[in-house]
Amino acid sequence: MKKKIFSGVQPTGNLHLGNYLGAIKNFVELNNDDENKCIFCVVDLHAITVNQDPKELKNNIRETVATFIASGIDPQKSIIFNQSKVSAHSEAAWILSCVARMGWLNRMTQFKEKAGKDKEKASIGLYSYPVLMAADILLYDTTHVPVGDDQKQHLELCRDIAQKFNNDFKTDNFFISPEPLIQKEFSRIMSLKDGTKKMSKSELSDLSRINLTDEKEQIINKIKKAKTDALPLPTTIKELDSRPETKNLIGIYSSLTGLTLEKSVEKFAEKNFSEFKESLTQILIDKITPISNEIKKLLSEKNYLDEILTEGCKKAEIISAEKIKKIHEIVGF
Ligand code: AQP
Repeated sequence: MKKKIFSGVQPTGNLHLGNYLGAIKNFVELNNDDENKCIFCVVDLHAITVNQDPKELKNNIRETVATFIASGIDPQKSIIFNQSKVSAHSEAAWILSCVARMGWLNRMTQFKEKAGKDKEKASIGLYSYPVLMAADILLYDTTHVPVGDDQKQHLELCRDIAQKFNNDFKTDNFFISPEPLIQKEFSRIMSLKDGTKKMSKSELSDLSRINLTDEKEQIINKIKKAKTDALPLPTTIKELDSRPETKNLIGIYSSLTGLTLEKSVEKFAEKNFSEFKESLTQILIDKITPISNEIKKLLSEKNYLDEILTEGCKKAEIISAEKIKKIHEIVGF
């Protein structure tokens, strides 16, 4: 079956190994299959749910496109565009926010995590973010959404919104309920400083993540300083459950090498961390530095990156405008 793929990445800077292994690597594989129709969106409307410096945002939009291409996405075989330039996204988000229920949004754990203790001061956009995400996906009749494990709950909400719209307006299958595509074995990469926290762009310490723009020396330093525990490496997967930092590092190793978690554990059983970290550093250098070098090269070709976005926006505009027109008819505008 032909898959219609849609996924987004926020241009909030510091794209990292978690974004790569959780999402972008999967984008590349899906994009390589000629059967699939792929749309990759730089979700700048999502980015402004928290404060952004306008100049940095502009650069980060280009850097996200550069990261897509440097990672192996072919702009000829996919639509790459930025969300703010295709007005159907904001429009559909409003209409769908009249379909989504407060109770559903109140259950979203990402809002609770990102808003922290002071929910009163969080933006309304941060709260309604999953509705905009549903609009992004549903506008393109998406069948599959490659995302990291942290987005699973938002995808379920998207399916609920699609179903409720179809039921409320008695329009069977007008919105297609998309399937999440989440990496099976190791779908959530954790911070290098705390194995219980997600690796994230907004974490203050740069040592907590491997950025996709990191150079060899930075990777060496970060893995050297990555938190471990006092024991040698485990002999069974079961032991990893009580050792979050070790689990994370072995998981990263297995995602990068393609070895199963079991085989990776077997390979380093009872070895000390210095030996394992050496292998992990090497594989990271091999995988990440070519991407990092290519991102830097592409960033000096601003016109090329802007052209990709302009072309992508034109194509996304055509598809989404048609869907919005139908939504207007259904809703009664
Ligand atoms: N740590 C992670 N492990 C696996 N997948 C991850 N993703 C993000 N972090 C991890 C996946 O990357 C895609 C793009 O994410 P995003 O840029 O849209 O936003 P995010 O999930 O909010 O990313 P961050 O790094 O956590 O940003 P901040 O710190 O700004 O909140 C998504 O598919 C996501 O699942």
